[in-house]
Amino acid sequence: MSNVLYEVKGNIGILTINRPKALNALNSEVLNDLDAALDAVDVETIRCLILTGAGEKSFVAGADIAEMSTLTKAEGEAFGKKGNDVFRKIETFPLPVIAAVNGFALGGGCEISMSCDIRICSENAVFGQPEVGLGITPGFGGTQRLARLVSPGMAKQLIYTARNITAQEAYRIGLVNAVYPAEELMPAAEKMAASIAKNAPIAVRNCKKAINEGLQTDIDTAIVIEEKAFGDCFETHDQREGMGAFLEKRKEKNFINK
Ligand code: DAK
Repeated sequence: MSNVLYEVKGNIGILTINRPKALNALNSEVLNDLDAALDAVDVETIRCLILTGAGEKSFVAGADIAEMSTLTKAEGEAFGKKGNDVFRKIETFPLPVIAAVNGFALGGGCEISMSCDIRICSENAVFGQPEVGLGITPGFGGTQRLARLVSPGMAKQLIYTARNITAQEAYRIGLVNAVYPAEELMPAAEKMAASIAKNAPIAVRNCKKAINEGLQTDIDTAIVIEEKAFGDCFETHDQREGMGAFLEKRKEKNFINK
């Protein structure tokens, strides 16, 4: 799985897309390796994932244009499905995923970052959906997730013009939560991951599910989704532990994901 590196630091997992010669562009092999790497994550012990790109220049410079250039309609659709399946796996993964965007996040790169729960980036990051300039539409969820994350008007402007934006502009439109000097990006990602990892895993997982599923439906249905997520936390060890620690005025909490 050399196209995707996986490192465990305590209870945090770091996935690095590792194809720096092609600026970490996503070809079928990278997508397969990413799929396998996600399957290999120990979701019992890991509490948060970070997704980043190898090298200092690029997070992911898009889907692999060389691989896509000769695809037939059917192959194009199959390639789109492969990417979409992996991206949905990230989006519905039973752990929070932070995208640490360390450079170009174009096309499929911007799209994979949007399938993560949270995006932070380095000052040299560049975001964009250049697909219409290549004669295609965004194919890994860009038309859907960008419009949900920023305003539909801004998403349409970015997609129709194929214009790249800087880290600061991505911050201004709410595409990323924070911008850091390059050398501070991974420490900041790990710090954020650690502050998620210290909380009750079942509760965090249920929040992710409730937010994601609730955003796809009307408010009445969404509230029922939240009620279920809330109720589901009761009778767990970690709910007893979290509330017990408060009542006993105890700072240390022993959450065990049960
Ligand atoms: N694909 C393949 N190779 C890429 C690549 C990409 N997306 N991006 C960069 N590379 C390769 C370059 O070809 C070059 O390889 P060599 O020539 O050295 O062999 C190497 O990475 C270094 O790139 P540059 O020499 O170009 O580096 P620069 O610093 O000069 O420029 C750049 C960096 C990021 C501005 C430039 O490389 C660039 O514009 N790259 C393309 C960015 C882009 O357009 N990305 C969007 C791709 S389209 C769908 C499924 C998915 C999608 C759509 C439909 N369905 C099937 C429905 C998604 C589409 C996309 O993501």
